[in-house]
Amino acid sequence: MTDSSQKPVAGAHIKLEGNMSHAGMAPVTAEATEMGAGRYQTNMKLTMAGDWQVLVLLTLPDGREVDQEFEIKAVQPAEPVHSSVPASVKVRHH
Ligand SMILES: [Cu+2]
Repeated sequence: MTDSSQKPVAGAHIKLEGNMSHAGMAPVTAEATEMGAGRYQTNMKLTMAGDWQVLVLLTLPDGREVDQEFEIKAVQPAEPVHSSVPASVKVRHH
């Protein structure tokens, strides 16, 4: 995660919520662990094949909250649990 001047943002708290577009499914949630300055990692179990929208909820070290959404398309039923999707999040200062 970087800020508007491309500096890594350390010390943020990150929660993720995965949803599918159809009704009747509970969202999947996860938290991310900081791996080093500005790098975060999480494992999310996507419990069904198909398209997912993942909402990333960030709490920055200064207390500001930011959210960002990205999509993971066409998750396959046979996909290994540990497949990883790199996501890069930029925090915009106002
Ligand atoms: Cu589903």
